[in-house]
Amino acid sequence: MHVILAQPRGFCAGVVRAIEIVDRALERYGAPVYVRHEIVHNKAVVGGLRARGAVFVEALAEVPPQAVTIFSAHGVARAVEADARARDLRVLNATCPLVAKVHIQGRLYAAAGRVVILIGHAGHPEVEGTMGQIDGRVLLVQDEADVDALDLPAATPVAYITQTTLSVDDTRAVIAALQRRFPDLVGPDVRDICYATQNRQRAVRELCRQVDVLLVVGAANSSNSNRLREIGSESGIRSHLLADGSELDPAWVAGAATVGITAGASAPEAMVEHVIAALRALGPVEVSAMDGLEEHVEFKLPPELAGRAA
Ligand code: 0CH
Ligand code: SF4
Repeated sequence: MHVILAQPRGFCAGVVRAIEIVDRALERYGAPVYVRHEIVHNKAVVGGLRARGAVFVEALAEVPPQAVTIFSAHGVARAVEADARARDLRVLNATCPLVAKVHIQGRLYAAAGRVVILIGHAGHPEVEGTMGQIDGRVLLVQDEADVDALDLPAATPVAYITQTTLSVDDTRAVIAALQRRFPDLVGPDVRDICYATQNRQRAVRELCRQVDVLLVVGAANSSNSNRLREIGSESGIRSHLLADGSELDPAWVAGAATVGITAGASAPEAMVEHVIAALRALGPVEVSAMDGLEEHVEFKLPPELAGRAA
């Protein structure tokens, strides 16, 4: 079996930063540090940090007063920030700067008197955070049917923003539907979909031209990982999402000469290696990586964590 690895794949700069924030907080302040929501959507990452003393909670009510508390990469609503202040928590914010940029953009549109439409997936923590960061009216649309169902006059001044981890192709279709309904529409085109999401989607589309089966390493609750698997399916390739090698079903790769592997932005490279090891248990495997973009994006840590402790 020939395995071809997508390039780029795996960790993005926002995930590296978020994990580093928990890591350094543990080092600097000692355990426990509290993390609201999974720091990124990956059980291996969360398990590793939990073993070192991070305590993952869904609600700030579970955090004792004054405790060090980290907000996940996906961002939080202003109400959560206010709740943290009311509880006197020491907050470190691991919201990805590219998610925070969307918050700012949405606020500016709202301040300019536009109805803000967020293109995203209902119930996802980034969507809840972004909607809760903008004063004024924010409407969520997931697809073209939601655009058709919007109860707004055509003359309404409208602006859209998007979740950072959407499918570029699906988003273009939703934006086109908005353009058809609202002549006074402004927005970022698909530029709110972050560089890492776009690069991984482009790479996987290319990879699908070379393989019989696609394996996407990532968590079931990871939006960006799910989008990669969908692109595989839309390309006509059998595509499966798996957290690690223990979830590999031998039937998925039976008869496949070439298997493509990519990883979501929250999936550690060790999980990719774990999947390759599971493939090797089925027979001989030769691994190569596709030619692709090298990413050099890095985000600064919050000032209180920059520089190592003495
Ligand atoms: O793809 P989602 O947003 O579900 O999140 P993840 O899998 O934790 O990946 C990191 C992205 C965080 C926010 O953009
Ligand atoms: Fe930031 Fe994009 Fe990574 Fe999300 S996927 S954490 S927006 S770089």
